[in-house]
Amino acid sequence: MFTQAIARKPGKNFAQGLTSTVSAEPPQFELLCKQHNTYLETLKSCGLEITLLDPLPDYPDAYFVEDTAVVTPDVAIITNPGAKTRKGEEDFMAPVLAGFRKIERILVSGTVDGGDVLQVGNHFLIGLSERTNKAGAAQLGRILESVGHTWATVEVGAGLHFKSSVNYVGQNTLLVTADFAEHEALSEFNKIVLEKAEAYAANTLLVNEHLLMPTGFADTRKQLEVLGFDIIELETSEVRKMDGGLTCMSIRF
Ligand code: CIR
Repeated sequence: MFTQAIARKPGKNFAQGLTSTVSAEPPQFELLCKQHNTYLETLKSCGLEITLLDPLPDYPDAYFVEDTAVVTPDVAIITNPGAKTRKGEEDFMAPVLAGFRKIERILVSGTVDGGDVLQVGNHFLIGLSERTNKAGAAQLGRILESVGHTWATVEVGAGLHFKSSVNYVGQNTLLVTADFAEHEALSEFNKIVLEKAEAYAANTLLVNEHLLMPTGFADTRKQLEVLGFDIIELETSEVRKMDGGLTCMSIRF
């Protein structure tokens, strides 16, 4: 059971963050804040206590807190984010998590973004991406092993982060985009494979017995309903414009 979540308010300059998404409408701050608020209220309704941090003016992507740490029941591992403009965000997260867990750190030349790290029970899948390198994955893996977890790496050939394309939805089942449907490293799991047009719905977030998914993906919803979770749809239009989604905006533990 998760009981805590850490989040950070978006800053007014959030649209200066990194993005590869070309959107017809520019990202809107007021709307983002509204959607972020609803997201936090939803996490509360799922039983989580929220620690809400202030924006970091020098880091427009800092509200994507997930990338700055990996938290297990025993330890909080502060990452070394792989994007130049995001390096430093983690130093603001370390003192916050020190209030909850023993702290470990990913050290240079290792890089890890939390968006590449997917926990499935006692096992961690670590995506190797443009943000997470082999050295970082190996450091993270050693720390996870030291507290009794197992881990494996997965090549992320598509999408920004591993969790942009693959998430765990319980019952040994992964929700995956077509790019990951036949991935060797994921062969031991059952899979729900997303339609191409619904690939963004891969970033679905399991919080206790609730499944938070982005709005507007009816086919995916139907497939997820079979699993029997309480499904909550949330509007994510503005974070999507910044390559983000539901998992990115909090650290749950
Ligand atoms: C970035 O490119 O780093 C941000 N604009 C989006 C990060 C999304 N984070 C995540 O998927 N964990």
